[in-house]
Amino acid sequence: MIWQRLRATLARTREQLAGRVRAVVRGAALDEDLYEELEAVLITADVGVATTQRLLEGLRERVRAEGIRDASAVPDLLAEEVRRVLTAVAAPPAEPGAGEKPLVVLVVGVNGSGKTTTVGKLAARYRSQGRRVVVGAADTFRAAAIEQLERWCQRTGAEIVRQAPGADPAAVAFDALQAARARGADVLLVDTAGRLHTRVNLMEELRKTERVLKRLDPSAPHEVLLVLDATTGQNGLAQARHFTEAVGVTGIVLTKLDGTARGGIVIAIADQLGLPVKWVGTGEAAEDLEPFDPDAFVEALFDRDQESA
Ligand SMILES: Nc1nc2c(ncn2[C@@H]2O[C@H](COP(=O)(O)OP(=O)(O)OP(=O)(O)O)[C@@H](O)[C@H]2O)c(=O)[nH]1
Ligand SMILES: [Mg+2]
Repeated sequence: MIWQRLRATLARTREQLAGRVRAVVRGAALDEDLYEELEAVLITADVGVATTQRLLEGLRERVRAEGIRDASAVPDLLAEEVRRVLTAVAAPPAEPGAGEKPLVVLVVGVNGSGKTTTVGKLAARYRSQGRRVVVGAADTFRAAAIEQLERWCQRTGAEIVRQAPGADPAAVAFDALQAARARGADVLLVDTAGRLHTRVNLMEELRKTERVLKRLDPSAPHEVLLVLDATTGQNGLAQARHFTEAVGVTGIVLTKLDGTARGGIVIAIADQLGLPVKWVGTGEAAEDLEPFDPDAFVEALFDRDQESA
C-alpha cells in the first residue's frame, strides 16, 4: 500500500526522469550523444548539474568496467547510481520511545514550505501510536499560525504550549520543553516561523531557540528537521544551505512531492547537502507523510513496469 502511494506520488517525476531516460535510450547507441541526452534529462528533472555529473561518472565507470555495449542496460545502471547516492547518507528519523524522553524535534524552513503541516502530521502519527505528544507554538509572528497549529492539536489529541502572538519564540520553546517534561510526554514537536533566510537576525533567533532548549537538555534538540518544498527544486538547495549554516540540521522533510515533476531534487539533496531525507510529504492530509526509504524510492522512481505507469 505504501509502495502504491509512493508510486502515485512520484508519477510526474517518474515520467520526467525515468520515463525520458527510457525514451532516449530506446534504440540508441551507447555513445557520447547518449550521455549528453541523459545529462539534459537529469538536469531538467532538477537533479542539478553537479549531481548529474556524479551520476554519469558512476555510469561511465560501470559501462567501462563491465564492458557494457547495449544502451538498454542504462536505466537499471542509472537506478543503481541513484540508489548509491541516496543510501550513502540515509538515516531513519529519530522516533519517540527509542531513547531520549521527551524526544525533542525542532522543525525549521522558509515560509510556506509545510512546517506546521508536518508538525501536525507527525503529531497525528505519534498519537496513533499511543504516544503523548506536546507541540510548541514557537511561530509567534501571526495569530493565525498559532490557530492553525491548535486545530492540528485538537484533531490529533496533541497538547499545545503557546503564548500570545509576538512572544519570544525561544521562550515558548523553553516553556514547551518544561511542560513536556513535567507531563512525561514522549515527544515535543516545536513549530517555528517561516524564516526569511536572507535576514540574519531571524537565523539568530533560530539559534537562540536551539540554545535555550539545550539549557534544559544539553542533548536537545535531538532532531532538527529542515522542511523543503519539492516544487521549489534547485532553489530549495540554496535555502537549505542558509539553515544548515545556522542550526544543526539532522534531516530533511521534503514536502509536496505529490504533483511535482521535480522529485529529482531528492538526489541533489543527498549529494549536495550530504543530509538524509527523513520524511516525504505526499499530500495535505494527516496521513500524507512517509518515512523516506531509498530502496522504495528508487523502485518507485524507476518503475520496471513503465508502460503501465
Ligand atoms: N500537496 C501538498 N501540500 C502540502 C504538503 N505539506 C504542506 N502542504 C500545504 O502547503 C501549505 C503551507 O503549509 P504550512 O504547513 O502552513 O507551511 P509553513 O511552513 O508552516 O508556512 P509558514 O508558517 O507560513 O511559514 C498548506 O496549504 C499545506 O496544506 C504536502 O506534502 N503536499
Ligand atoms: Mg507554519
